[in-house]
Amino acid sequence: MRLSRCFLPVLKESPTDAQIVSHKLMLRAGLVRQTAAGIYAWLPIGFRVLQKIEQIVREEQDKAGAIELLMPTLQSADLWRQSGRYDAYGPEMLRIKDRHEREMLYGPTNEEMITALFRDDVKSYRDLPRTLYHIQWKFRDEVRPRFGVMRGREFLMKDAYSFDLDEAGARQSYYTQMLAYLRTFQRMGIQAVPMKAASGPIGGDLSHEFIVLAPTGESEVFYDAAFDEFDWAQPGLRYDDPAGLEKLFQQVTATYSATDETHDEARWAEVAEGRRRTGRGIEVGHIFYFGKKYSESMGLKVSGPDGSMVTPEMGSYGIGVSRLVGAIIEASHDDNGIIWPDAVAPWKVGIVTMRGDDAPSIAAAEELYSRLTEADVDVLYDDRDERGGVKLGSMDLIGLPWQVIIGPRGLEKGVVELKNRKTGEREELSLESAHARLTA
Ligand code: 5CA
Repeated sequence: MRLSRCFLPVLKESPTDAQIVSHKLMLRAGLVRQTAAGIYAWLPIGFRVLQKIEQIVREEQDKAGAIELLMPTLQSADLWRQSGRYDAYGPEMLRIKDRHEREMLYGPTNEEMITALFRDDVKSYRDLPRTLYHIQWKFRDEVRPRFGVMRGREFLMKDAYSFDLDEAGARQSYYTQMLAYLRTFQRMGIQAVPMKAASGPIGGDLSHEFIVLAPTGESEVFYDAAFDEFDWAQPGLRYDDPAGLEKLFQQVTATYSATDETHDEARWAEVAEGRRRTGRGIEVGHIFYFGKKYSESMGLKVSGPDGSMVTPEMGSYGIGVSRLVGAIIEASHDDNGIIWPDAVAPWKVGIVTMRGDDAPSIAAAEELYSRLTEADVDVLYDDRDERGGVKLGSMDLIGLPWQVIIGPRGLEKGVVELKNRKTGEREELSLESAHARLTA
């Protein structure tokens, strides 16, 4: 991508209407623009990050055996009357009437819809277990939308729903999603600690939140330092190993972690003093087991192996896809701007010419740009007619993992500069070696 042809409005000044660093940086680096309270347009660079996050979530859900589908954003009120939640949900639900005066709503979540879809087409225990998911926009009319995409009114969520024949099966589905979550966040370059959660309006007794530690987080958190050494990827564990999954779950729940809502002073006192960690955190995921809450109220039944009718056990599993963009920035930035983890970076490398009027610099940049593009490396080329210092500032702000800086003095010696955004390390090397390093 050539910066001169992109839509990448970078702000020089720090916006005064943003309170937390990720929101400020998302506005300054041109990731999003607010179009109404708590509603955001995703500009090209923000949209690229959103799509990378979404793709990681999708791949890890698929590996865990969940099946993707897509449900609509608009739902009928009648559907929600079946579970009794239409009245219970309160003012957070955006209620709409169509031209025929039919009551509709913009979905804040999809338990009702998925239960109805399953109920209308699944008749036998042979079709269980199943975990279905979609990645779709939600709307919650939050009283105080704030911190940008972190607490928006419209936001992108991955929500998965599991259906099992009995509680033992439902627990396996829960453990499976727990492992998928650990791997998902690990791949994004962040650590999200699973913490015992209160289950809230969704109901159920088994529930964990996944929390990224950040000083600006909305909840207060308490955890055992053992999580700092935790093996998030669990490379040896397979999804078809029920005993292994259960063991992982036991390990996670035996290691203390809680938010202010579930904090237990008695158990906290049992954690060795030197291992007690406290702080604040951002909830990027939330998983629930809620048994027959929706299947019972909505009349979902399948015929069991012995011919009797069975009401399936369910769980739901959410990830805040758009919130993650903010959460990753909270966890990974410095005074100069964003530092994208490789896996979610909008581009892998940025090319900067220090002098926009120097023909050899432009020729070298053009050559590297086209060769990297041909090699399918995601590259952003700042070909604007701006001062070198301004371009370097923008590159740091945007936070791509690598920068190639090209200037007349270096070219005289036959070298360009390769800078690592995270460590700040700079290395002089030939254009050829820079190309080799970035395509390795
Ligand atoms: N149906 C369940 C699970 S599928 C559910 O809705 N869970 S939730 O309410 O916890 O939401 C799931 C995730 O969406 C949260 O963990 C959070 O990361 C994200 N989320 C919730 N509300 C917002 C919001 N207002 N803005 C941005 N992200 C949000």
